Amino acid sequence: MIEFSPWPPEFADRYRAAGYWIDQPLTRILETQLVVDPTAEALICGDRRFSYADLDRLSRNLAARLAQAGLGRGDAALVQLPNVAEFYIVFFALLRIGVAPVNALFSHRRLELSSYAAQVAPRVVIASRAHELFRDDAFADELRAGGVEHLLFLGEDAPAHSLAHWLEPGCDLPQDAGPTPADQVAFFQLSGGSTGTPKLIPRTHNDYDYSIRASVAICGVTAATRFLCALPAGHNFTMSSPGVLGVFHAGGTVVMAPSPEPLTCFGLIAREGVTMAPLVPPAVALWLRAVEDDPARRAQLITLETMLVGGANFAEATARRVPELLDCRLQQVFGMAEGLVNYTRRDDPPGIVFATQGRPISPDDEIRVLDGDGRPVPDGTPGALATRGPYTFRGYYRSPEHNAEAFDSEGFYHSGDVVVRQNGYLRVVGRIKDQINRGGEKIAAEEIENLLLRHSDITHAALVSVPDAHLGEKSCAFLVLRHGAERLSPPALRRHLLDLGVAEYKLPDRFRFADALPLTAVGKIDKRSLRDSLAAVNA
Ligand code: OOB
Repeated sequence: MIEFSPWPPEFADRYRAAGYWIDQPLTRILETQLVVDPTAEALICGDRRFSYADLDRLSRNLAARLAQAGLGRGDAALVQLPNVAEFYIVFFALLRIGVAPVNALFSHRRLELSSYAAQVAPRVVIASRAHELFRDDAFADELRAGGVEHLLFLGEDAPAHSLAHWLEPGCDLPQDAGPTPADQVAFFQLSGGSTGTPKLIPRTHNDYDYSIRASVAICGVTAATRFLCALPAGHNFTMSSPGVLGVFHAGGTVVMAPSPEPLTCFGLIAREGVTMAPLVPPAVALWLRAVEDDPARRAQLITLETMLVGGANFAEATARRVPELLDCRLQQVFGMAEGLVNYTRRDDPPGIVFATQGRPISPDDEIRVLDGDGRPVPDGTPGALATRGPYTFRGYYRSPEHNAEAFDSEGFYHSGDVVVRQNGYLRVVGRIKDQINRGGEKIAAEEIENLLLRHSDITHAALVSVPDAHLGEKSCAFLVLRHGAERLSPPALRRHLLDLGVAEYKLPDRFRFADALPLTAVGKIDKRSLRDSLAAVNA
């Protein structure tokens, strides 16, 4: 079984007694619909339409073949698929036989995938030939040399490695195959991170299933919901807040979109009668602009009832324009792959919906807002968020040192966000973790700094955020060069990072050179003063 930090028994008992943990595997989501209405439309992807029976059959076919290949409980998989139906078919297939997937983002490259592979030692990798890394077999061979036994590809011709072929009926699911116990790891979420290596978050069936069921109730998801999946399919927001899994739980329909680009999405909304769409703030801005540019486009959005917005700071002024221009309800979502999710409620007054990021899902989500010494601050005062609860994890995968920093002695996870609490509602007002939130995409400063320092001409590096009108934040790298080194051009610096295999969204947007980096009283790089120096230049 995959190791993880369990909840202490007294907490587990309490979460079961309260009905949060129901000791069922996540695969029960599909099984329920098979009983309720197997013919209902579950998933639309381009011209392809899948009923719940189709999802069940295809995921069973793949599960059976993987089981026959010797995979089962306790194994891990590395999956990198774009927003296609196969993402969820593969997810359920793996869970059916107890294999825990890591769902890498499609924008991840060699560095991220290698790091995940090194951490979980996957026996199977499922990816797409359309991804740059898998156009030829060089990286696949590297993965094989590292112990990966099976590689399956979307868009592959050779049957042995073709995902399409593995989805065809072949053999029966062995009697003894099945999901991991519900109190064990079902899959891994990805941490946005603030450290040198991307961290993994083990999620159990019990904790994740609760967050899904509760989110469905809070967001009013029903069998009539038609949900647009335009953000990356594996992100926690897209999966479970209330997400694709929430829609499957309620028996609704998911419409896959390749990206949140407004004109494509508007077309899909009109064609498929989409009622609910989750978006990050920069995508909302694009949708608003598209309607402003051509008000006739509003006609395409008449079925849209609810827009969920989260992942990054959302300006109140923009929030107010959502119902005005798009004629739909807004729900703000402040969540994290580690667990805790907050929503504004459907019946909250406008002042709450537009100006806060909501309140926790569960009455048993414990929230502390703390000052610099770890003491609770009064309501209305900004402080660091710490939380524990029935679906907030208790430790990153195999990261004892980082866990010692991220958790306190009572098991509260310190998220690195600065929030203000008022009447139970939270507003996100800042951040203490060393991360850049680039329109919802998270960049761990330390990871990029370490990669920059691998350049022989760079002696010091610091990555900080710069305010950006569209993305909220962009990144700027401050560099000190070796004495006598020639100044490096931004393209050369980006090339250096790309050659190391990092995802493009993590590339610094700007570079600044300095003779030395300012230090704080305790000798750490003074990032605040670096950010201030940029603000002064921009002013
Ligand atoms: C979501 O999850 P992650 O893991 O990519 O990022 C979590 C972090 C939070 O700690 C916070 O710093 C930021 O993203 N964040 C927000 C926010 N929602 C997330 N900051 C300001 N306002 C918001 N509404 O981003 C995520 C997971 C589930 C649901 C929604 C978002």
